[in-house]
Amino acid sequence: VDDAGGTRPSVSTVAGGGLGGGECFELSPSGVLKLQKGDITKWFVDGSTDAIVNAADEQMLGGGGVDGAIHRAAGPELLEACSKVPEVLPGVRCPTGEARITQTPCIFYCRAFRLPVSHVIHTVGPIYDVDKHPEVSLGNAYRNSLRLAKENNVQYIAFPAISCGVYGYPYKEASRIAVSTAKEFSNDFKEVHFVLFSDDAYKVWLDSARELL
Ligand code: AR6
Repeated sequence: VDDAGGTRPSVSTVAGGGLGGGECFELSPSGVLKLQKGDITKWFVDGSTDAIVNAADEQMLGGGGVDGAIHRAAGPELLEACSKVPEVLPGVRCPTGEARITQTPCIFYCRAFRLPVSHVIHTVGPIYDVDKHPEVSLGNAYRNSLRLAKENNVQYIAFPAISCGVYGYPYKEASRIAVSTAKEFSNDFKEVHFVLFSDDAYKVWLDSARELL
């Protein structure tokens, strides 16, 4: 347990430290896309500006799935930071397809809350059966997260399978959008990671990356 009350491991020399294994694909001479299986709350890159992306809802005050896992791991300070993000409409801090960033003051290793990363980016993917153009909204969720990360000098970023849980997006279609949107940012990050929670999701993402990269 570190000074911030978190469980940051002391040594990592590989991006995606905290998670084992994975497969890498070249995005550009300087950029890599990596797929890993596991829990995104354990993901970090030692000594770098890094971010994990949260699949939130528009209210941005926590929920189930990966959102719940990130809030539990981050501690109550994350909820406090989220509640300070201004509402753009009553009850809406982050409209579907947009992204917002949270971080804490740089006190302990510049880590965000009790997580081992420096930033948490929150985005809202589409509800597959409700959104009129889910492919556009999902592309925007990835794109706006990557834009915001770039603006904040993030060099390593990790995504979960946005919208693929309770929002019901099929893995195959979602993975193709995720990989091709990451490709639009080939030169902007050292590494873009996808951290997939299930064997199924990991396999489908792997197929899409092999096909598209
Ligand atoms: N690490 C990585 N991936 C995870 C983790 C984890 N710890 N936990 C779950 N997943 P979901 P959505 C995977 O439902 O579909 C929330 O309540 C999970 O297996 O978390 O975008 C929000 O507040 C799935 O593949 O997000 C919203 O209301 C993927 O993460 C709503 O759910 C996304 O599943 C958002 O729904």
